[in-house]
Amino acid sequence: MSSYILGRIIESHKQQYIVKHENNIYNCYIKGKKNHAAVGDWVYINKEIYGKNSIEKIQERKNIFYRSDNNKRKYLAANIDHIIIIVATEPSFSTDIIGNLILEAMRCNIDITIILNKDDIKEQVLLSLDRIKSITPENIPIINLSAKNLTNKEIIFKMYNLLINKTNLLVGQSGMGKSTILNKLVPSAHANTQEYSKYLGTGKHTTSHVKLYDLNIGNSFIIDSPGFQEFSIKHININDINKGFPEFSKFIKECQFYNCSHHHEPGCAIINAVLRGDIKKGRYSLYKKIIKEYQANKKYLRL
Ligand SMILES: Nc1nc2c(ncn2[C@@H]2O[C@H](COP(=O)(O)OP(=O)(O)OP(=O)(O)O)[C@@H](O)[C@H]2O)c(=O)[nH]1
Ligand SMILES: [Zn+2]
Repeated sequence: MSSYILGRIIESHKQQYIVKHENNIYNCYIKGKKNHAAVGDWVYINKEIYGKNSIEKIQERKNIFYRSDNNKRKYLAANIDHIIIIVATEPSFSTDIIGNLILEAMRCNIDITIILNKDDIKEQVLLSLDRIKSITPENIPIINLSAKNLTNKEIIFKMYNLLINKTNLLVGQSGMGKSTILNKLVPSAHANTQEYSKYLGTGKHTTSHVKLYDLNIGNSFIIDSPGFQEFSIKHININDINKGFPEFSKFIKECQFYNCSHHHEPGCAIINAVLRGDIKKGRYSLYKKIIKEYQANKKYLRL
């Protein structure tokens, strides 16, 4: 005998998924393709009375945020409303990675906030803010704070409006302070990790996987993801690129040549806008880099 229930994936471990339905947790497996489901997905599970629970169907998603390192899709999370990109004054962060994260978030129609952590290292704050601003569209909020020096309540107060009634995805390069922020937002995060690991029978504490936490304020969730050193977006197509550079669109129409590449042509309205300061130099450099990568990856897109 079996029955179907609808739950949300809150954790994924290779072939195993933890699904939450009301206050119950189910350890599930999925048949077929690996990488098929992601944390944040709503799924129908077949609850076996004897034996394992299986994920039978994934509900249609609002979006799926992923990277494509080594030509393989690596799903991070699904059904995301808001992404919080954590950078820090120290160690140095990559503006290329921020650029790629922003583009992928915009492809998925996800709101974006950038947090500059460790602003207690005062001498690096202005330089770090300049580096972030050089690569971000004007409308993306940038908040600086010091996670280590704020209490749990102070961090929640500072981030309340960002987090409330949303599924938030927390991402960042290693060492930026993502875990410090998470532990202050969800003090039980560490305990839960151990609890679920025990449930899976691994018996060890690990933060190497994506995991969804209930913030217990309204309908608000936060998804933690492992720190990374690269974030490739080989799956991005030309429409995604245009969508990722909305400030270019009003100028593109003014280019002298209809097929202008905006690299060297005379009468290029994009280049002129950069020279006038109407488009940020950093954004234009990012655009050229991404177009170059896109040309090289076209072959991959056709696979
Ligand atoms: N000075 C300062 N250090 C901080 C702050 N927040 C975190 N750190 C330190 O930065 C280091 C990295 O913090 P983590 O929270 O482990 O960073 P992470 O982003 O989770 O790193 P990964 O686990 O590699 O993904 C630790 O030594 C923290 O104590 C801060 O506000 N100021
Ligand atoms: Zn042009």
